[in-house]
Amino acid sequence: VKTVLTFGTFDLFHFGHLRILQRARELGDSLVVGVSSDALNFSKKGKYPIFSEEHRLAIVSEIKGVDRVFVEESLEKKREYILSQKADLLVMGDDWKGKFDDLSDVCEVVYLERTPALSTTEYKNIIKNI
Ligand code: C2G
Repeated sequence: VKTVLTFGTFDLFHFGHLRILQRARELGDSLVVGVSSDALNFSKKGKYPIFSEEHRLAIVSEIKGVDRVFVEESLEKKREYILSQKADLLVMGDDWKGKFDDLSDVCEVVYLERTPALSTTEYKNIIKNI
């Protein structure tokens, strides 16, 4: 059984999020998703996601093909998570290209192309201007 692991905030869950989860799942037999905590987002961006960690986890866990979710507490804990989740493959969006190549000693690392022209930030701007 090949276990795929991916990470993300998945705030205002949209089509780009769905597509990366679908494509990640196709690369293995089981998909585990680390959903960034509210605190991690605050420390990274100085603001909290619109949807709470609890709601984001609940949404991602119900997406077809997602077998398991957990809270990602720190960007620096990827190696730990790969080992504890027994992941064979780490999938990241290509905005992180090259950033996690040092983990290839514990699992395969693949970067998938982001779906063009879709972003939570852009949707927030559209909503702001309605
Ligand atoms: N994504 C995508 N296409 C888009 C938008 C997002 O493929 N148009 C992907 C991202 O590349 C990422 C996932 O959807 O793999 C979740 O996106 P974000 O919530 O923006 O994730 P991010 O905040 O970058 O993750 O360890 C990483 C952290 O969890 C942060």
